[in-house]
Amino acid sequence: MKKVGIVMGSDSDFPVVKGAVSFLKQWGVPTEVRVLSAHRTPAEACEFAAKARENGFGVLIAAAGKAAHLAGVLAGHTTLPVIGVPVKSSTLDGLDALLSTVQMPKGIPVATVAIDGADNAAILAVQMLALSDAGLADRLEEMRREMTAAVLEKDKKIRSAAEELC
Ligand code: RP5
Repeated sequence: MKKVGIVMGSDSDFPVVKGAVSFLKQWGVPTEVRVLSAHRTPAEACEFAAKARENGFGVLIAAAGKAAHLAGVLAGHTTLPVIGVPVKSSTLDGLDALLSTVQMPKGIPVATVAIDGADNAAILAVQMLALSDAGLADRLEEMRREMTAAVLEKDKKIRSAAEELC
């Protein structure tokens, strides 16, 4: 199976990212985690992205805050899909990172998830790998079924709780 690369701009982003790392590990997806910055280690970040395909990666997840150029810079150096996670690490509550990550110019896409949305980044990465992995695809279907059942159970409980109200 192809690897997922999770790159963060700083070790201070790790609390946002670690749930995604756990999710991928639980699903048996080979994962590599790096701290590489578009601004502080630009050469290393570019080299990582440029060699990612030959190094066995299938998807990259890039998490960064503030003027978050990491996802875009990685995307500019690889044709692998790049998922951007804007991190809420600033006085602007992550809106700066969201706009910096999502507003990519035509030709270099970044699939941007919600601010601090690393969990969805991990699920989306699995969905990409599942295009060529039937086992992952089956497991994703099962996860959806469980989610649906859990919400319908909540619906049932809330409806009966609401009926008991005066
Ligand atoms: C960004 O600046 C990082 O991704 C992080 O979210 C933010 C703050 O970094 P530190 O100053 O905590 O290293 O580049």
